[in-house]
Amino acid sequence: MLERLKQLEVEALTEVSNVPGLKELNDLRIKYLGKKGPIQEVMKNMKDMDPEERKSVGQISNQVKAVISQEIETKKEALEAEAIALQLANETIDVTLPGRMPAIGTIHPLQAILSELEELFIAMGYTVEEGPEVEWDHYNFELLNLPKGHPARDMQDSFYITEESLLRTHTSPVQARTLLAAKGKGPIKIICPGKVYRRDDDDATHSHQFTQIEGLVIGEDITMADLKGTLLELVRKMFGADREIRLRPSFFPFTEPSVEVDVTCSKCNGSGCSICKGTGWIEILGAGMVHPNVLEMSGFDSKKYQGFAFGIGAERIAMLKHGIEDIRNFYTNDLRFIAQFK
Ligand code: FA5
Repeated sequence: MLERLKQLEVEALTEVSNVPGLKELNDLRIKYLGKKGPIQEVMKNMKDMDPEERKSVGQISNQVKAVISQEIETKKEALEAEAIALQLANETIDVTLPGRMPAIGTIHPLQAILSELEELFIAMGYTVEEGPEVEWDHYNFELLNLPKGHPARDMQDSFYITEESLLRTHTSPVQARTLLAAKGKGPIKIICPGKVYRRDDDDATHSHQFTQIEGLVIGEDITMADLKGTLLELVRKMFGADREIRLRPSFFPFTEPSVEVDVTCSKCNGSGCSICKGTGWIEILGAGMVHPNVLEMSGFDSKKYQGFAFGIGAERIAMLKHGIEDIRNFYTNDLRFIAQFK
């Protein structure tokens, strides 16, 4: 019997030392130390033994149980420590890895140009005004010396909403609104950036919705030279001192004289390309001296007050500045295009 117990001890210790995991170790504990285990079996037979043998078998059985139990406990601690070490190794955080950068948006190139132009004019003493995009015919045309039926209305193909209201075709109605609000008293020095709408066919340089910046300066001593100086300052600040401009005589019913201002194309530098349609020039704004009729209709004494006005095409400025070939890029929301202007 004692032999059997010693043999069980050896077997159990061998199995415990080779056990691969905690589950298998628990199986071994049940196998050797459980109620139906071999040591318990030996102990059950002790009642048939003589007292001497019973005593020694009892003692040895308890010793063997204690040794196996101790060994299982030691192995369990070792396996648990191993499992924790493995888990820690797997969950290691490399604090030296660079973090994930959040995607940071960019200011739309058109908005950036508008902000730049606004700052430029604010620095020259202008204030910024706003006007409605759905406008009365009265402000968009009539107060600008364009009565109903005037042929020059055809210069700006319009989206009418009713007979009397439309999507404004230019930012010039803000001139009329500002003059009326001033109640015949100058000086005035404002700009008004905003969206305008025309039934133009979309192409590389035309869009049915685009952005203008209106300017209006009224005072008692304003001349065409002030207009020219202001436009030169604008073009030099925006495009650099090497860009050339040309003033072409033009016609707007609300200014007299009127000019259109072109800048040398930034893509071809004047030699002619697809952006400038081979001319070497891109038209960026219309301007002129405010027509006396416009001043009078809005309550200003045109003998006392004169002034100039201009309407800049903001997309054209952005295109020239960044060499953008197609105005439609501003409106198609292609992130690959927008992300270039960080
Ligand atoms: C006007 O809209 C006048 N109201 C400008 C003005 C204001 C003249 C004050 C005198 C005094 P024009 O239609 O030329 O003018 O437009 C002005 C600028 O807007 C043009 O020079 C051009 O840069 C831009 N523009 C005109 N049509 C379009 C279009 N379809 N798409 C993009 N830009 C355009």
